[in-house]
Formats: sequence, C-alpha cells, structure tokens
Amino acid sequence: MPIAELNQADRESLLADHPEWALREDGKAITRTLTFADFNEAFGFMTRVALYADKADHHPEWFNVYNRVEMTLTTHDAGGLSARDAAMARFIAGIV
Ligand code: HBI
Repeated sequence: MPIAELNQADRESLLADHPEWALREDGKAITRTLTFADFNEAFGFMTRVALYADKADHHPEWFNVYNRVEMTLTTHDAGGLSARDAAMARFIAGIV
C-alpha cells in the first residue's frame, strides 16, 4: 500500500524531535546505533521493537552484534521516509 514520503519540513522536524537519529546521505532513511549493557538488554529491546513492528506492519532494517543494534528506518512503500518511520522513532524513544 503506497504511503506519502515526508517532505523537507517534515524530515527536518523528525530530526529536530529525534536528534539521536542521523539522516542518511541520500535523505531516504534515518540511522541510529544503540548500545546496551549486554546481549540480553539488546535483544530485549529488539523484541519490543519487533512486537511493535508486527502490529504496525512496519519493519526496521537492523544489525545486531552482542550489545550493539544498528538501525535504519525507511519506508519501502514510500521510497523514503514516511510518518511510519517518525512513529517508530517515537516508539523507540519511549522504550530506551
Ligand atoms: N516496513 N520499513 C518498512 N517499509 C515498508 O514499506 C513496509 C514495511 N513492512 C511491511 C510493509 N511495508 C507491507 O506494507 C508490505 O509492503 C509488505
């Protein structure tokens, strides 16, 4: 199902609200690396995000090694950032 890509102003306000995230060079995604105490904490975080992702039908791109989780948020159906990425960034801000 297609969804609108955020415009420049919306992208800027997403980054202003969530300064822990960086805009990818092509402007189509935001990235963030989270570091936890250990694997248990990292995987617990990933589990909470996974449950959100399943409910929201919106899935992060991510990579985990031990206590580190590298995340990229983008909306494939929009060809870039959308309100779904902003909502996921907001959810993550609420659980870390
Ligand atoms: N997750 N990040 C991301 N972007 C999408 O466009 C997307 C998704 N999860 C499921 C989904 N789209 C579905 O609407 C189908 O396209 C699989």
